[in-house]
Amino acid sequence: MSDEQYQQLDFDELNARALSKPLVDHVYTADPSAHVFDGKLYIYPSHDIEGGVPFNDNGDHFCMEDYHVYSMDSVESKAVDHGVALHVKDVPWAERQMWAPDAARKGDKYYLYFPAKKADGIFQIGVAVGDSPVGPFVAEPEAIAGSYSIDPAVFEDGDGSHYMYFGGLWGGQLQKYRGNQYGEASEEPADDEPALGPIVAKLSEDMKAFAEEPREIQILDENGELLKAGDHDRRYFEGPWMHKYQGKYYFSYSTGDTHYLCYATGDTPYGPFTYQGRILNPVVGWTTHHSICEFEGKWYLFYHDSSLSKGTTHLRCVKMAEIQYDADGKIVTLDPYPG
Ligand code: FUB
Repeated sequence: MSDEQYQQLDFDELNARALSKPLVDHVYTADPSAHVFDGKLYIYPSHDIEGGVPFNDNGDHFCMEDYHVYSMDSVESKAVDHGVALHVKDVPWAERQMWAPDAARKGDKYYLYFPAKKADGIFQIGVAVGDSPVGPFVAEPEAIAGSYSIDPAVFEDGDGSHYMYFGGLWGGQLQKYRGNQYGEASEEPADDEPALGPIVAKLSEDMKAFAEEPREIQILDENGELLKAGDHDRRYFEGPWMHKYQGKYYFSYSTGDTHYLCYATGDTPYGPFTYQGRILNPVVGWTTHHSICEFEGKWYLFYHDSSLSKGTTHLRCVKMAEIQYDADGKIVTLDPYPG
């Protein structure tokens, strides 16, 4: 649906049956990456603003400039806004479009990972370091060497290693890369060819660099074949996330133009991952982006929709809902507006 069609919806009726209310309603927020540090829940979202840029498939209307971090003492408590944690003007290499971030902790330091466009219009991923989970964060002078595209998600495995998952199609520029090299002429593969996969790289001990060449992740269908580029209901588009449940690696993501949050499971942080199903059906607004986090013994999905702005795609609000796994470890699909 277009923004105009979303705006025709009866939002009182929709909000009445929504799975969740917005966690933040004094500003627009999106792309929530949630983590628990020392028993407290922290949310690292994008901070949506109205920049007056018309909608296009390149996502130029997502013209965010800074990040705020939010914390919650319990699932019932209000999300506390800790103010500006990092602004694009304080990132030497970045010019614009501070898109979906993530955070990690190692030792007594906190690391904020974020994509932004450089002056040449190419996305890279940077890191900023702080002493507190809510910042402020000080950006490294350069983007992470060898990084590209958008949507970093950093996963800490049980052995203390950290892995960054990243990549997004269309405005996220992933289709321009093959073998980690940018090619102006590169585009998405034909429908009957294997889809482009998300990218993963282990992080260095200091959390500020890749410890290895980034590699493409394989997402397989039920027959062990790579998902095809034309399989828009299942192929990777953007918004990666990794969590571990009962010893299995759950790689989840957005299908972009079909608006599903899906997941695939595997036995290592590198995959391959086998497609399993949907986590969340489409929300109001074009984008869907999430994280999954265990808090106080329950598992939660953090996601967004555009209900707070009554259907404006680039003015979103973060939400959360409990997820359930069945006896086989399958995630039960959620409907954002049941009934
Ligand atoms: O928020 C800007 C972009 O929209 C994110 O990077 C994508 O994942 C989508 O949510």
